[in-house]
Amino acid sequence: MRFDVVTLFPELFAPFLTTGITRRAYSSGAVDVHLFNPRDVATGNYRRVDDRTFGGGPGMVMMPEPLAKTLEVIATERGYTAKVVLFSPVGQRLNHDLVQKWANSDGAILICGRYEGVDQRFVDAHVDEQISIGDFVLSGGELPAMALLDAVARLQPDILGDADSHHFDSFNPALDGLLDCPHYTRPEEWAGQAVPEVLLSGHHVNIARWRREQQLRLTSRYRPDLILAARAAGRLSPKDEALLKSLL
Ligand code: 9WO
Repeated sequence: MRFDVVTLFPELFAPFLTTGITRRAYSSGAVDVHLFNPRDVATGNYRRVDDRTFGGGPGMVMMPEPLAKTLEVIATERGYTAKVVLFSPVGQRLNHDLVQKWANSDGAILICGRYEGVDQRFVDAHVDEQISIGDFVLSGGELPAMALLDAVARLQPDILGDADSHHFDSFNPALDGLLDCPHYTRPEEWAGQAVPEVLLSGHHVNIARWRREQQLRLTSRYRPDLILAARAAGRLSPKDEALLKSLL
């Protein structure tokens, strides 16, 4: 799939695209990321991409024309259409289902706003979807764009060291939409705290049962909404329900 990212700060993406377990997803082209700076198509001596806000008030707004011209460049390069996504708190909240949807797509064009925002006429004319990563304001859409790319990249086959390890992550359907269990590594005792005995036992049935119990406990305590969703989707066994009842 191909993601075209429209950003005034393409250099922010370079270290991110070349580091960590997702690097292979990008370098192999499984998630092919192309960066475009609207300043490159802006005109005039100063190649302006922002201007004062009509109606007055502080701050600058991204001009529509350099963004629209950038979309034209992308359309020519890409040769096939793609949804245009803008990152803003207005949008639909990003979650695993939405990440999965984009991971199964041909990609998208990701618009990263800066300043006070993007001229609304560009949004009305060209933006198909808005995506939010939470109810807070950032200084630009780049971090949300990277969040989406990262979540999509790690769903690519054979990207994680253990090819299957994302099947055990929180919010993966294999976890039935519950939070992940706690993890421990060496040493067996650290700062006066021991690793739970069962994990050292080598008894895989008991370990699996303990982990499921931990998932249910954690989720019930911190994200009861996810318990309700898992129940509604029929993802809780009678054993799960018995354990949850014992927690009350
Ligand atoms: C911000 C905004 C706030 C309320 C209503 C509409 C809005 N649109 C934007 C917007 O397009 N902001 C641009 C990107 C320019 C200013 C910095 N930007 C931004 C994106 N700040 N915070 C986000 C963001 C994106 C996704 N999830 C959380 C925050």
